[in-house]
Amino acid sequence: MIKTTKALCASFVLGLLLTGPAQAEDKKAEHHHKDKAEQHFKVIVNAYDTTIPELNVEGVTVKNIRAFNVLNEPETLAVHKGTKVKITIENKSPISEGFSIDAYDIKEVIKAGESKTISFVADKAGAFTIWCQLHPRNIHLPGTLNVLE
Ligand SMILES: [Cu+2]
Repeated sequence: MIKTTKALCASFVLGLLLTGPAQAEDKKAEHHHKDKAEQHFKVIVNAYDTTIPELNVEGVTVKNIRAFNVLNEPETLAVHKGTKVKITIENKSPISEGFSIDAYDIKEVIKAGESKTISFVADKAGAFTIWCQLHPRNIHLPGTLNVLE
């Protein structure tokens, strides 16, 4: 679990590095893909009972608390730039969960037991963290949206 999280963090940092210079589009190469490609994913947000060794919330540190961890499954979604992406998010956590992808201005809230479908065109290349904006980041394993050139 810890190794996975580190790998995801590394890809997030890489994503940040890539977003700056990756703005210039190769319009000729991408053009014929843009209207056709469409991909539909299903992401399940699930909660697992776990022990968190240390949690810092607004400056207060709490140790060894029982809590739950929240995971996006699958953790990684990969598409080519220009793809129309449709994501159905199913929340199996016992509480409302957030679903955010900052670079695409996505910030959704899905109530416990409910589903929501979002769609957007993946027009920015890079690795983007999928995270929950409602809860402290360290009780979640983030997901990643990889948009390949
Ligand atoms: Cu959450």
